[in-house]
Amino acid sequence: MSTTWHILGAGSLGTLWATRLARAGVPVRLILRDHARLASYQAGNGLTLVEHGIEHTYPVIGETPDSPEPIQRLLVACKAYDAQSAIAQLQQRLAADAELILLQNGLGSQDAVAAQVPQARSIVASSTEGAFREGDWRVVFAGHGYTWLGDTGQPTPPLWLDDLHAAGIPHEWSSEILTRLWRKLALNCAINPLTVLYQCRNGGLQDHQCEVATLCAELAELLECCGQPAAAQALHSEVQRVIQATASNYSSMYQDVANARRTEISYLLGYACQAAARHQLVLPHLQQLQARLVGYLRERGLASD
Ligand code: NAD
Ligand code: KPL
Repeated sequence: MSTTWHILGAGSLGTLWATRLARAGVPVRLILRDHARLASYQAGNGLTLVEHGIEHTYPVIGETPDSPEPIQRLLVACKAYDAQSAIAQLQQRLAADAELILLQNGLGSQDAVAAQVPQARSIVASSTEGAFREGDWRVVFAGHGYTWLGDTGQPTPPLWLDDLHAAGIPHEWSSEILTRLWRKLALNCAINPLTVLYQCRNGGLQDHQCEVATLCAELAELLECCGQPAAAQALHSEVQRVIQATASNYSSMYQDVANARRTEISYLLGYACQAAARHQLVLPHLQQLQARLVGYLRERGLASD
C-alpha cells in the first residue's frame, strides 16, 4: 500500500491534485479547516473535478487538523499567506521524516515553512496548471500545464513521483527549481499588478509596452543581483510572449481583487522589493509599482499585505 497523501486545502489546486490522485487509486485524505467545514463536506458526495465539461466526483476522505493519525506526506495547497499558520496546526502530527510539497506561488512562504519544520523534507513546486472553484467542493480544470518540483537541499528525486505519473499529473523533477520560482515571480510582478491598476486583461498591457519593458529591465537587474542570472535571461521577450498567449485572460491577482480576496502581493512584488532593499539596489519603477498597488488595495478596503 503506498503512503497516504494528506492534502491541506480543498481549494482549486488542492482539489485538482486530490481528485487526480484518488482517480489513480492513490490513498488521499483531505484536511479541512474545522469541524464545520468537515460537516459541510461530508453532507455531499466528495470532491468534483470538471474537465473538458465532463464532471466526476471522488469520495475522498475528509478530516480536521486535530485528527490523531500521523502525517508522512503533506501537500500544502493553501495560499502563501496561510501556509505558516496551517503548518503550525499540523506540527504535532508530522512524522519525524515527513515530506512536505509546497505549491505556493511567489517566494518567501517556502523558506518560512521549511524553517518552521526543519525535521521535514520540504519540496517546492512551481506550476503552470490552472484551476478555479465553481462552488464548494467543485473545481474546474481550466488550464493544462506542468508542475516542476525540486528540493534545494537534496537533489535526489523522491520515489513518489511515480504516484504523480500514475495520476496523470504532468511533472518534472528540477535541479533548478529556485530559478523557476524566481522566473515565475518576475513574470507575475511584470504582469499582474499592472492588470489590477489598469483594470484590464493580460492583453490590455499591449497598450502599456514602455512600462512593461522598464519593469522587466529592473526585474532582470534584481534577478542578476540575487544570483539568478538564468531567470533574468530574455525576461522581457518571455513577458511579451505570455501577455500575447494569455491576452484574453484576467491575471490571478486581477481575479483576487475583483472578488475582494486577499492577494499574494507580499510573496510577489513585496518579496521582490524586499530583496532589492537587502541588496541596496534602487529600482524606482518596481518600488513605485508596489506603492501604487498597496494604495489601490487600501482605497478599496482590501488587505495590502
Ligand atoms: P484557493 O484559495 O482556491 O485554495 C486554498 C484553500 O486552502 C482554501 O480552500 C482555504 O480554505 C484552504 N486553507 C487555508 N488555510 C487552511 C487551513 N489552515 N486548514 C485547511 N485549509 C486551509 O487557492 P489556490 O488557487 O488553490 O492556490 C493555492 C496556491 O497555489 C497559491 O499560492 C496559488 O498562487 C498557487 N497556484 C494556484 C493556481 C490555480 O490555478 N489556482 C495555479 C498555480 C499556482
Ligand atoms: O501566472 C499568471 C497569473 O495570472 O498569475 C500569468 C498568466 C503568467 C500572468 O502573470
